[in-house]
Amino acid sequence: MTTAHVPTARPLMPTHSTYQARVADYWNTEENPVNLELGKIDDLYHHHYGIGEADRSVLDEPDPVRRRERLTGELHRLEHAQAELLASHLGALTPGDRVFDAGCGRGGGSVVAHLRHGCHTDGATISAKQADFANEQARKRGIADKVRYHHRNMLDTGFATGAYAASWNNESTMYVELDLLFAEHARLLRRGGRYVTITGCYNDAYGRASREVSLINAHYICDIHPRSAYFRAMARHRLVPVHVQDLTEATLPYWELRSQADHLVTGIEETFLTAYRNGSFQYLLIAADRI
Ligand code: GPP
Ligand code: MG
Repeated sequence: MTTAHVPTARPLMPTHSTYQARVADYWNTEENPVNLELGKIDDLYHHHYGIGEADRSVLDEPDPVRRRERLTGELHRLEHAQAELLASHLGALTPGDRVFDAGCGRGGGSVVAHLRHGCHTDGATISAKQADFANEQARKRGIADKVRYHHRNMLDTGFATGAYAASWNNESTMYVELDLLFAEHARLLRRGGRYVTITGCYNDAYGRASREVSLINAHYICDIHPRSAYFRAMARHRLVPVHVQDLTEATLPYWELRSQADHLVTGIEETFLTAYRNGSFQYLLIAADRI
């Protein structure tokens, strides 16, 4: 007997587990001023931290309203610098290329990559609210034909195999199993494509996860991986590191400034500072080639 092959659309489920549904709930209700007030400045909404020297003179501003504005602006500048650093590692992209933003949040990183490289971007988030927000931003900016956000799971995007010249996770790897994540990146990337992550990881040389790392996990409902896990999992999925950069020193000024911003703090600032200073936690960039 022969049966005709009838292709059926595979249902794509944005969340795969109760855990992922709880994480989606977090992002569907999240409205931290530290994200929204910074994003409002130039409509680039980031969900990651900052890097680089901070202009601490903003703290000496005598006018309280102006002080808040300058602090907000300075933190945004440092977050933007982080997004630009990541985008600068995506390789030589052309406007015809397509890139994938895994765990895209409110969409800032994809816009930064598009503005820098002219490329098409696909972002995936398990938060319907974030995807809607990000698509609306792209529409307002007039780039919705090239910058798209999808309410999908980054572990099972349904996007086309081998269609991507580059892909990244900007502080979103701690929500997923790395083997599942890198399998999907390896599937989506063409051979010779570039994968980049900036992430917080715990330091194997310190030992196991410190109290501060555990507090960060509880704060965001995530599960921070050890540094070693990244390289093991990448090696299993044809992702070969080409550049590794410890950004721990570079992110300290951001956290020092953020801890002084009474109008923006979320309560996790001192924990990050302690975790970085006691050596248990690292802020790391890894760029890898898909071979
Ligand atoms: C920042 O998002 C990143 C995360 C929540 C993932 C956890 C990251 C680690 C490095 C552990 P955000 O910008 O929404 O956070 P916040 O509201 O604190 O600024
Ligand atoms: Mg933030």
